[in-house]
Amino acid sequence: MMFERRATMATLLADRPKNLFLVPGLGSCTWDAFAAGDDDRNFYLWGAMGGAAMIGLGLALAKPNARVAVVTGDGEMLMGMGSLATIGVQKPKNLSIVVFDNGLYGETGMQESHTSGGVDLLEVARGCGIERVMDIADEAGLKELAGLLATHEGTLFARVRIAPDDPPRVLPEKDGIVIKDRVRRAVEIATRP
Ligand SMILES: Cc1ncc(C[n+]2csc(CCOP(=O)(O)OP(=O)(O)O)c2C)c(N)n1
Ligand SMILES: [Mg+2]
Repeated sequence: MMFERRATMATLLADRPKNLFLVPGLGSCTWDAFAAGDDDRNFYLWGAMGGAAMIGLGLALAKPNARVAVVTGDGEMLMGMGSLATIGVQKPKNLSIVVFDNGLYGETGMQESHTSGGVDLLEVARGCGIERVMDIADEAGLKELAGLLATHEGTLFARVRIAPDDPPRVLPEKDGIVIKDRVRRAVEIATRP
């Protein structure tokens, strides 16, 4: 099954617990996150392609009382594929990586990515030692994933096949310092003992 990206992001965030932080990959996933509702706990990326999973790992390790979900594109994940190896070795208890896999570099004009050419990110994640690896097949699976973002103890990697559409762009705050300060304050509030 192919999922519609905006509805998928909304489902993942529907029952978001107070301590769930989101790192959306640059471009489409950042716009999806903003479209689902602006939130101080979103660390919107406007660049740093390939860095989303590592930023998520850093936050997860620094703040063990926070839960961290990275939601990013296949192109972004391919660029930072080595991060999965580091996550598999570090094994934080509180980190999930979700890839919105449309097989395309959507933002830049729908060029095919290597997931269209046979690269299977689930096998990569398994090979890297990510503890729970999920291929989301239907709405029930997506709801299960949403719950796991809040509760799963350990590392999780999920692939969601996304339909190749390009919904109207809705753009969040662009000032990196504002975004950083905002999320930092939210982390301090959410992880107070
Ligand atoms: C280092 C670097 N290279 C290239 C780009 C241009 N760029 C921005 S988004 C993007 C494609 C992202 O594709 P994907 O992560 O699959 O997201 P989608 O839009 O398909 O959901 C590219 C190539 C960039 N921002 N940074
Ligand atoms: Mg893509």
